[in-house]
Amino acid sequence: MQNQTAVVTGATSGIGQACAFALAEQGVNLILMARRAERLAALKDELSQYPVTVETYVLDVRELDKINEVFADVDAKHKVDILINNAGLALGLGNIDEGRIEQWEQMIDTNIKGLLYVSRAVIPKMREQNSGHIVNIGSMAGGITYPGGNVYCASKSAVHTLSEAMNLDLVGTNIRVSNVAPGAANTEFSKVRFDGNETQADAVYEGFTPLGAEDIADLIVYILNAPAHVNIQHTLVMPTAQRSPTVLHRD
Ligand code: NDP
Ligand code: 8X3
Repeated sequence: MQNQTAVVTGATSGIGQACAFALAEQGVNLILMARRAERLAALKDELSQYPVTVETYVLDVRELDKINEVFADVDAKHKVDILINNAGLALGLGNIDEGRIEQWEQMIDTNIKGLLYVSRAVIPKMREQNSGHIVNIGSMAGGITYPGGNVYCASKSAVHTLSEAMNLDLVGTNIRVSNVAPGAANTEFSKVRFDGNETQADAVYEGFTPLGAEDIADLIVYILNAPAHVNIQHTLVMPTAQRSPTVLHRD
């Protein structure tokens, strides 16, 4: 992977940020994207310890025009070898009949449409160069629905389906597509889901050892480092204490 270039969306926290460090350790040049400019700047600073180039773009993956503008610039300067479609979120946890429509819209616009917009901007160039690796961050929630997860679970199910679809569409090319589906990982995910309520967020990870963002980044590095003829299409990874979204052993 050394000297390759990776785009990571949602790089300012959690899994995306851990991927940035893990890829930098592998000698991969980075193009990092997210909405929070100060965090991107701080991250770029921290990554200066690695002998790789780091470019940042303030980008909301829901904004198609901005995506096209950003990728016109990226394409003029770089050959993208790796795309990590990581930007995503859950908002709320509750029955569908009480769901907040603006939260549904944001999850669908980010987790599904944002992933599609970014992929649409990147894949044509990968097809032209006949190489590339796309890693879509799905979720165990994309395969196993849990109570109150409704729209989030559906959005991650769409990520799983779109990963399969990308693999089908790219047959005959050297482009690989991997869907990575984690279980409970202790990031800012639950804080975002519960609108900044730390008590509620912390309770999600109490009494067991959850995955860390670094665990997912390690797995992604493994997937990316597989020989060119090996395409790891789907991986489901959970903490040892968790066997499904709802079957979880707490001490
Ligand atoms: P974090 O909340 O820690 O990180 C989410 C990242 O996504 C942030 O960097 C955030 O940056 C970015 N983001 C959110 N919305 C947008 C947007 N509209 N445009 C661009 N970037 C955006 O959570 P995780 O690291 O846990 O989440 C990363 C991915 O992993 C998500 O897709 C999530 O669904 C998935 N996942 C998480 C699991 C977990 O248990 N933590 C398990 C399974 C899957 P900023 O706010 O700066 O834009
Ligand atoms: C994120 C983790 O527990 O909501 O996908 O499925 S969970």
